Amino acid sequence: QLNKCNYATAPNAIATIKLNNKEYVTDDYTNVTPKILSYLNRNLHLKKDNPLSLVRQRIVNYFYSSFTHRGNPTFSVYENLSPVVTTKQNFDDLLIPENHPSRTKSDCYYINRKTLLRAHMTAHQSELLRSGLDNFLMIGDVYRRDEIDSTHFPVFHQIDAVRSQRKEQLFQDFPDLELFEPTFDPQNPHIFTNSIKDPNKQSCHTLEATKLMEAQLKNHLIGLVQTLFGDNIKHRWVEAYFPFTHPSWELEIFYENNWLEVLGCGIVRNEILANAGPNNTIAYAFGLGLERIAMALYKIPDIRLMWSKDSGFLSQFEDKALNERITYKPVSSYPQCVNDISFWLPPNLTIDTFTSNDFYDLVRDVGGDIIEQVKLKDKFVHPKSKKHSLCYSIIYRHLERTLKQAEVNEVHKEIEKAAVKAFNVIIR
Ligand code: FA5
Ligand code: MG
Repeated sequence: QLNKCNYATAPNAIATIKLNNKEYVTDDYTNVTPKILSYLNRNLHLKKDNPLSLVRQRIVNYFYSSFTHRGNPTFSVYENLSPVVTTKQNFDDLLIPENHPSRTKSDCYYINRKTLLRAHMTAHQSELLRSGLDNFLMIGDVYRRDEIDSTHFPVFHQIDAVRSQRKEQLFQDFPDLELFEPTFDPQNPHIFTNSIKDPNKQSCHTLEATKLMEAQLKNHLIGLVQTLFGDNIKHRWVEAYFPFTHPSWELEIFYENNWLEVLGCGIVRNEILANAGPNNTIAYAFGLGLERIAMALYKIPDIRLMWSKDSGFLSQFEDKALNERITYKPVSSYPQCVNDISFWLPPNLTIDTFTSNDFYDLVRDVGGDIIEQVKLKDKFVHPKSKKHSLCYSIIYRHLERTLKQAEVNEVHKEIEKAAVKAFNVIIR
């Protein structure tokens, strides 16, 4: 919450922003708006009926099943990290220079000079490395000031990952000796060197360690997009630059006649690993946008739909098997009306023997096309009378106009009457 009264009216008073029970003092950098703050804690990536959550689960499963150690997943998953971070986390720890354009007020949502809403999930990389982790996924909402159109929204979601390896793991098997320097000795391989200068690697790394990591990174990520989009998905690697990785790439897939950038990745700059902990390892990292993948997979035409609370949208993604093919069907833009119906069952029926589908058919018969959805809301057995009761929500929506509550109530009454007649129930 923005404490607006201080903020606007008393220049000398301390203006504060309260987020998740913590107060932040504002300053000349503050540019978050109440609207943007209202997106915090929505946790779309964890909502079981949101498409972003389906994509998240598929990606996490891919990593769990690709990397196990003695039957346990190698990756730990962090999906509840607070989006409020320091400039140290978001920039300094990642070697992003003081004057880098990504730090500007026009690109980020600042709470104050030292605190902002994270602009990428990579903001947590160093702290997790420092806590001793070597393989992990970070999933959450990120905030950027950007244009607003069908593919851009100021809040979106990313999955970031780090995979690090020690010498023994990395050189377990090396497929292609031709990639390596002629001086490479398979009996005595090294991750680190201080001799060979080459723009294709960090100067502290050997070419063979870099090439092996690159091959693993690319294989794992191609495997991921094949798992999501099918084995025939066309892809290409594009050279990229990030201050925190070298070398770096972006992966693009060819989807509906367009090249779509899905992620950035690279070999983690050794200064970051050296600062944060694990010595003697080499790591790769990547960061991928969930919205783009969900939009492509499920043919969702507008990024704003991800934020929809409309059950006509959400129900299309609820209770789906992870690999089920889902194609989004547009929802009418006219508002929904929700009316509940509760009834006592006759003595010959229980909450377990009553057939919901019979009721659904009746609702559709009576209500026709304005019935969008019927959901079982509650089951109840009275503790004394032992009578059984059910409650359903009926969601009404017209495809071409706004329904009036009064006309919905008319139809709802008809449904109640028909239910009494057909099932011998008593409306509560
Ligand atoms: C980054 O955010 C880097 N932190 C990624 C990274 C991590 C690189 C670790 C190397 C190592 P970038 O700004 O390109 O990079 O965003 C990464 C992905 O987020 C993009 O590929 C895209 O899928 C998604 N993305 C970026 N901007 C938007 C946006 N405005 N709307 C939706 N998705 C976006
Ligand atoms: Mg990019």
